[in-house]
Amino acid sequence: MAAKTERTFIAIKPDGVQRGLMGEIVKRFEQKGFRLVAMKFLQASEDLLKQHYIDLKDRPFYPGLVKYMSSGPVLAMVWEGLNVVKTGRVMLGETNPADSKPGTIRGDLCIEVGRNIIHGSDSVDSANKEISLWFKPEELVSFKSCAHEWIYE
Ligand code: DAT
Ligand code: MG
Repeated sequence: MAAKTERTFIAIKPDGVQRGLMGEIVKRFEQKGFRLVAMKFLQASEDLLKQHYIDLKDRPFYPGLVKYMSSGPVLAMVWEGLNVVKTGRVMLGETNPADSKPGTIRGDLCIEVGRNIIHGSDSVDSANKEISLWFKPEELVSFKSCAHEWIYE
């Protein structure tokens, strides 16, 4: 049971929002069978984004990345389910859309690494860190999906 409550942090970046791709992306996670735990549409501050990408602070693209991420609103979400961190990354595709297979979000919907429309946690550890950075505990919603027994055996 515990593995089925694994959680990941997914965010639709400003380009995904501006391009009208929120519905398409949410649909993919919903139709897969993952459960939405939290969702927040916000203009993220530079401080929050610097913290979010702190591991990349020495990379040459870091300032541009923070600027791009703060250039418009983002849709921040928490999704839950069996192996959702790893499966979420598979659904996203590779960091560079050019290396992403058709059928993945980045493979289907974007072209350049600097405009790759979506973020997804890369490990359970970073998921937990990112969820607590973006959401207060009371913003995480617990409920039992009526589809649960039809998704898990
Ligand atoms: P991911 O978003 O797939 O987890 P990452 O954590 O390595 O990738 O990098 C975070 C974001 O930084 C990535 O989504 C886009 C940007 N980025 C990564 N590598 C880049 C590069 N070589 N040039 C420009 N932007 C880059
Ligand atoms: Mg990453």
